[in-house]
Amino acid sequence: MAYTVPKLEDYSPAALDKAVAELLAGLRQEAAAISSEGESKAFRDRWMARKNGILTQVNDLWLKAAPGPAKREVGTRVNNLKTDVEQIVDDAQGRLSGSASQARLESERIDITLPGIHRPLGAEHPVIRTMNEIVNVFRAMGYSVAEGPEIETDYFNFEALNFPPNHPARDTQDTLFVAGQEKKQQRDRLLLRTHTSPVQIHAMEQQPPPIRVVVPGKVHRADTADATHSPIFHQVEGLAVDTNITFCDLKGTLDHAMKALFGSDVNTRFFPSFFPFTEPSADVSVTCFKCGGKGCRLCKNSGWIELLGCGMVDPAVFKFVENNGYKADKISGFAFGMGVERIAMLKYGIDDIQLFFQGDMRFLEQFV
Ligand code: 2NL
Repeated sequence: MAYTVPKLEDYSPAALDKAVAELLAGLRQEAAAISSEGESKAFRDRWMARKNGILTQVNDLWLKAAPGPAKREVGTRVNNLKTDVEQIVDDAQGRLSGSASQARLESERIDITLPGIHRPLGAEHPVIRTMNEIVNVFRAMGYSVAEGPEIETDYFNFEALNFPPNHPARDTQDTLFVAGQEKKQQRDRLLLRTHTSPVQIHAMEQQPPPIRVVVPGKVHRADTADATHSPIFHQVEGLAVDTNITFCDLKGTLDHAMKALFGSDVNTRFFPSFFPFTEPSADVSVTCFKCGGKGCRLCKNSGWIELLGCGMVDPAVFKFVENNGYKADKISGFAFGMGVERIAMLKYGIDDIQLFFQGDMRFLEQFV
């Protein structure tokens, strides 16, 4: 029989104690029978709901109905009952969630003797590895490393590098422009950088001479993909500016760098070339590291492999940063730039640039 709150007729301490004892006995009996979350909630409501819960009934039927002289005796007992009932209801709920979490732990038990999931180690992509190798050769010579944004303005990508306004590289055939920039002045129009040179302009704006910096990074051209072209590729450019920097310093630096990258037995050759931002300019070749210069398929029987471009920084470039100490009559410098994929292809004997970007594990795993 479920407990119901009786009306009291006898308000003597003994009768009150007996009524309290009966209530608590009923409560304990119901508490012991709870076996689910839903039952537990109904149990709490039945005993403790403000509206018509058993404690509220006790308040109405025992305390409010008590005659004046008995109110004190009834009051203390009803107060104690409130604490006791709360305690027993809480305990019952705690016991229930305790056994629920016990059941959950049991069902989630882990067998630590199982072999586990094998996750293969990642490895540096061959392009990134080659880029880091190049950068480290120059770091060892005291160069710092700078990076910059891939979205640039026409000013930093072209104008400050002495490209004339109508230079063919600025054509949409060669450069990827951000759409909707027509209202802006040409120098403020946004584009995807076609080389990492703009980072060197930023570096010279931030740091007065002397400066030695290499700039690795991703660059973009409006090229159609084939075995030797990719619209996204990587470059390492470098810049050294100081008093009395000569073409001889340029030759010595790049000769050392090529020996460090391809082996100390390669030689370098500097061949006249043209870049808008250097004067004089040169293309640098190394003796074919496959045939040693005798002539083979790799070097197209010439004995030489063309690897990078370089030159003495054109005074017209220094004009754009002369406010930061780059006065062409006081200082001089050299700069160079190389394509990372081309160097990686030559180093590893890869004949298709697309292999770097296709994500084929059979190709990539060879570099782990
Ligand atoms: C190439 C040739 C080159 C530079 C890049 C440069 C940067 C500044 C000033 C002057 Cl801020 N020059 N960079 C100079 C000569 C050649 O790159 O064939 N790259 C793949």
